[in-house]
Amino acid sequence: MESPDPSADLWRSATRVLDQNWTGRYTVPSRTLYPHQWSWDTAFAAIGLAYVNPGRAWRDLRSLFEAQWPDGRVPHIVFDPDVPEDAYFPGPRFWRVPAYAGRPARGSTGLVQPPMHALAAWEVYRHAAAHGADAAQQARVELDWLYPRLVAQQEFLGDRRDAGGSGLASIVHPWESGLDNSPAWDDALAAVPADMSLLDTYHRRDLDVSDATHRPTDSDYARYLGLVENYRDGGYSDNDLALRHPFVVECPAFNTVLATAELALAQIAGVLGHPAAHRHRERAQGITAAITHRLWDPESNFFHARDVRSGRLSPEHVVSGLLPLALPDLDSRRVDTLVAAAKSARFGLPAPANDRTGPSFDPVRYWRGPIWINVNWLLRRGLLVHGRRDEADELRRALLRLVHRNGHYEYFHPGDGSGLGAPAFSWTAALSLDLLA
Ligand code: 9WN
Repeated sequence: MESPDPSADLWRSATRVLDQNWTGRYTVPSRTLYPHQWSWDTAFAAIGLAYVNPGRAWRDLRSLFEAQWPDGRVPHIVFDPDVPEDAYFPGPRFWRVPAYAGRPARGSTGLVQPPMHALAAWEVYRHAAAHGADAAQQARVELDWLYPRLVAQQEFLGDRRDAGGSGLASIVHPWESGLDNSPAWDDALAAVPADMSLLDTYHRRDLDVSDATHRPTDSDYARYLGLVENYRDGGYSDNDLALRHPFVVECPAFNTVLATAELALAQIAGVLGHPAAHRHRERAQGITAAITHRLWDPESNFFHARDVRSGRLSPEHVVSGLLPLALPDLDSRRVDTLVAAAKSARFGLPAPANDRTGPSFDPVRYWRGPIWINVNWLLRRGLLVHGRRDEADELRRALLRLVHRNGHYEYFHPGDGSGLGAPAFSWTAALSLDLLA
């Protein structure tokens, strides 16, 4: 039987999950599967912590940005030195990150993830005053500390990672997308050698703690490891990426987050009295134009990932192609088309990670079919940005129902809604708080 006040119930359980996953310095995505700090997870956690503990939201963001590299990249994982090497694979030793001046005590990877942090910082700031004058003052100080670091993160992605010369950031590894084994990468990955012998040397820790049918396959992992080795052995340099690296892809979701970050930076610059607000808005417009120009396929009427090396668009319809809906400057024809696609038999709201009608759809395998709360949260933002209040509210209620009935799981079965992956997952809990508020 459902509790008489499901909202209060959900609020309590979400807060509990965030408390349990707090290490004292940062929030882990999940105690079972991901024992370190992940980049975009930190941003989503902060969006929820804004309601219940803004001090912890700022601490979380600070912990991550203390590990920022001098070139501006914010690592996709910052390792906890107190966690044993074999608690997560690939652990710190695999990455061999070069020493640099001011390098933090915690090791990291050399990859990135979608830059959700400017939006998160803006959201935490926006809600700070509700926690009193001290919280409002702290928010201002934290924003001031973060702003130049957020700008450096955007500059790294916008300059060093513009491998296609198109005004878009490229990812050099599926892990950078956050949507690891999405079918969006299948075509580009087919050109990456899968050296299965790499797996003889290493142990896939993820398979000790989760169901192998839910996780990326061994041949995916062989390619993932080979890609890290190539990027790592080139010193994590981004020079001539398209010539030297076998996986260089422009993702519509990653670049939508990049544009959204510029818009959040425009707001932050306004509050801090920096003259750059206009420049941030111009950058967001430039990225929006490039996404539309480079990643829209007029044949399929959808956004697709582009393989910079081959120049080809991925033929797959996946949820990342819906996310440009979050761009305020997207033209109304494309907005209508995306909303219709989101509600069509391919997806349906809440949207699964992949086209339900396509051959690559797999209802339990990670980013190839299940429903994820964070991408649906972004979709809902897109609906709101374009004034689709009814659809946005319907989606909000459906997401809350899903989590309330099944728990704060990492992802959900797109058929029966059952919880999959890690239980007590931070971004599911954090975004539930935002959806409830
Ligand atoms: C690799 C932590 C991360 C998320 C990603 C998700 C998954 C890692 C993994 O977990 O990726 O980075 O081991 O599978 O795909 O989005 O940030 O929650």
